[in-house]
Amino acid sequence: MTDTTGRYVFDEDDVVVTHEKSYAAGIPAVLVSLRRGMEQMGPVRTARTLWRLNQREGFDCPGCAWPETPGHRKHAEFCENGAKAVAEEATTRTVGPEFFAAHSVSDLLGRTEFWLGQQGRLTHPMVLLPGASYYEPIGWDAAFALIAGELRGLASPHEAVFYTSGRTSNEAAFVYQLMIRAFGTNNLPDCSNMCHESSGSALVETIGIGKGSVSVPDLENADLILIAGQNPGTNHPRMLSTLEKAKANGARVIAINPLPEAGLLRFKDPQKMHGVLGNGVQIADEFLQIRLGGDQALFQGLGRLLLEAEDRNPGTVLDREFIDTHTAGFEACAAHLRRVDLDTVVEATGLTLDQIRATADALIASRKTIICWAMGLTQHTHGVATIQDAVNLLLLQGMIGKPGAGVCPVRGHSNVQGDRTMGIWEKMPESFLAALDSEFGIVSPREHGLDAVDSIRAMRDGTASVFVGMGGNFVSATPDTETTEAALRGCALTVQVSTKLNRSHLVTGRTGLILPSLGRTDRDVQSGRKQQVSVEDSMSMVHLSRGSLTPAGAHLRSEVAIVCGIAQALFGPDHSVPWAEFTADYDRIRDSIARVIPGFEDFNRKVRRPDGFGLPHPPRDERRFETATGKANFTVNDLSWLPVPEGKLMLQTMRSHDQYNTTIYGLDDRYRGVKGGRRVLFISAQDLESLGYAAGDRVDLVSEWTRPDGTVQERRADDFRLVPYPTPVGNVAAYYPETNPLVPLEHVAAKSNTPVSKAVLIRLERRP
Ligand SMILES: Nc1nc2c(c(=O)[nH]1)N[C@H]1C(S)=C(S)[C@@H](COP(=O)(O)OP(=O)(O)OC[C@H]3O[C@@H](n4cnc5c(=O)[nH]c(N)nc54)[C@H](O)[C@@H]3O)O[C@H]1N2
Ligand SMILES: Nc1nc2c(c(=O)[nH]1)N[C@H]1C(S)=C(S)[C@@H](COP(=O)(O)OP(=O)(O)OC[C@H]3O[C@@H](n4cnc5c(=O)[nH]c(N)nc54)[C@H](O)[C@@H]3O)O[C@H]1N2
Ligand SMILES: [Mo]
Repeated sequence: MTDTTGRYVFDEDDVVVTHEKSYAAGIPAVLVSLRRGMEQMGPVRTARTLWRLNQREGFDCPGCAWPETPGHRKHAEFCENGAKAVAEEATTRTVGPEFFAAHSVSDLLGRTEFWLGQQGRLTHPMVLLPGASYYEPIGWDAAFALIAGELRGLASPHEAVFYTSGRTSNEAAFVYQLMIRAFGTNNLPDCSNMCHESSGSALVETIGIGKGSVSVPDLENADLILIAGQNPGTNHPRMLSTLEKAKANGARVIAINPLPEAGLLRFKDPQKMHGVLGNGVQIADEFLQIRLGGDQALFQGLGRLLLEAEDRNPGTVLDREFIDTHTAGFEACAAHLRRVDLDTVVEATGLTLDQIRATADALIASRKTIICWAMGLTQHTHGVATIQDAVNLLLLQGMIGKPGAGVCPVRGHSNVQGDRTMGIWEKMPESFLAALDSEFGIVSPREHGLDAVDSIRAMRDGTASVFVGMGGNFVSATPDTETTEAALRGCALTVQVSTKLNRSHLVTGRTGLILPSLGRTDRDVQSGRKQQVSVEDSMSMVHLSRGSLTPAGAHLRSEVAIVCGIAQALFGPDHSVPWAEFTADYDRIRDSIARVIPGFEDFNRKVRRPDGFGLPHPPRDERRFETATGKANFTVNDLSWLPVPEGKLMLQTMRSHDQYNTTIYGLDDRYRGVKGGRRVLFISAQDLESLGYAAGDRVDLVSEWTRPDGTVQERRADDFRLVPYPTPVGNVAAYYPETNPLVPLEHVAAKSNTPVSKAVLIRLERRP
């Protein structure tokens, strides 16, 4: 199994596993980004796109939501994975009517997501008629009329659900939610429901706003940065440059993760010669290899240690003035934290008491602490509670609303935060709905709508029968693939507004529609004038994005034009919303946004500033907390963690270095040492041995979900290769979306209803 260099070479050499890497980026990253660009776009388009990525005059990177450093949007501020995201979108390969004539839907259903995505950009509106095996072309007007007819025929507007993925621009998101509310429903599930919903739920309750409170300069000037449940080397590579600067300024970084992710250990900045050639910078000073789901226990244990240190040396640890002036609930929280049992914390986290004490000491020594997190915290049953316990820690030391300190949920999709701000949410507050109504003379429904999980239930149960997806890949991104597919197949109509082919185009209602849209990199011309759109990054900065490439085909329309086209067909020519004017000039949309959403006053002027503008954030700006108590709230959260029963394993589903969510760029995961395959299960050497397997063995994964009535429901994902890896005993890892069939629809986080994708109880079955 192992050759002389220590590589695992599996017998059929479909998957090759070398040792995991101890550094991220560097020369390989530069080479990979250029190679992917050349393959997809050729040399000229590669140079043009990479040059304009994240430039003041360019387009916003469709990769992650990490912000640009203000004033430093320099040329070629791209990362390997940003470049891959661009190559994927700006590809010159196309999927048009001839492609669909040559491939039946059942033929395409037999292909992988990787194959589907590699076919190129969608170029024509296509329809799959009832009973048909092949998609055929349809005109835009006929497509809009079809959708409008189906929507008008519903017994209630609540029988339609309107999904949004997080790439949609502010302008498109705003007109989309406007159309949906004018139609009469708040059924606005979005990718955020599966992503940072737990962060939003936790932060709104504790600090009064569901967004992060720090900026890039805050990170650069922090004393201490905790990075929990996040793999920035792959998913937010530009964050590493910020962390490198923070380190140069003296910050200490503690990584909290079950896996020793390469980017957190060492980073070679491809923007700098010393980074490309040298040994790179060690990012994490400390690596806490925590067990899956152990973070809440860690945060509570740290809280107890802070309180005890304050008892020993009163006035040196807690920020009493902040606590007295700005918070509520301290006494109850402190009493709860004092009762935390440190033995339980050790067991839950898999860390030693020394490691936990050293982390408490680091917190005590720090005057400016930031906690960053992503999916490793949010996608757990106790995700909201975990984040609230992280907030408790920060509140104890007054770490919110001062430079260099705060909460930093690191967002995923490049405009997922902006979409929320624009009203993509199933439960927008009354103030927003009232402003929307008065701007447009409509009556928005007030009852809350369906989120992603509840939308699947509604389609499954037949109470929703029209699905519209504004981007994304609903079928593959959601849990419980079999249930979700059946739910969509039960619909009368499914509509996908998309740039690239994916599985959601193949699992359709009685009628299926594909509407091809422009992406971030494409030139968008309406009524003879070049249009620009805006986006909001993870740190509440709003700026313009202008595509410049020739679109993949003459039939593509912008998301704004598609939404306004559907709306005109749905509402007729005399509607109170000026849909035609909105399509013709996006400044008109921004003028309305300016009147509806606080912080966007004078939008059209402010957004044209070179670095855009920042949105207000009361806790960050003025230590003002718009919560029920008018203060920042300490919370008391029951402790949860994830013991693993004998013979079973706890599975986290995560991203490889070569994918963007359900879009697969390639079959390698360079930093984890995997080449040429994705059906692998990372498992500790100890579990491998105790369960009686060897490296490279083939297994089926069987998830075991205990229903409320005590019966056990099984779900399967077949044929994975076992890869020995430094993951905690009892904890294993595999890639999403291949493992989504294992995630039970009913297994969701308390309060946020986010699918629990980081804690799936499984057992292995040897393949015959
Ligand atoms: N290139 C690229 N960039 C992306 C994406 C992509 O797919 N590709 N996706 C985008 C999106 S939508 C998002 S939301 C973000 C996702 O960014 P991440 O959240 O970094 O993505 P995941 O791969 O889900 O990684 C989760 C990390 O959390 C760790 N983890 C898992 N469970 C636990 C736990 O219980 N405790 C702790 N402490 N750690 C845990 C895992 O080991 C892993 O390092 O990235 C965005 N950027
Ligand atoms: N098991 C498991 N499941 C998960 C996760 C996990 O960690 N584990 N992560 C969850 C998370 S964090 C998220 S955010 C979701 C992601 O869920 P989604 O956002 O639904 O999925 P994506 O794969 O990002 O969507 C890709 C598709 O979007 C379309 N697209 C790309 N750009 C554009 C554009 O500019 N306009 C339009 N109209 N379409 C475009 C393309 O057709 C492409 O095929 O998945 C969630 N699912
Ligand atoms: Mo996400």
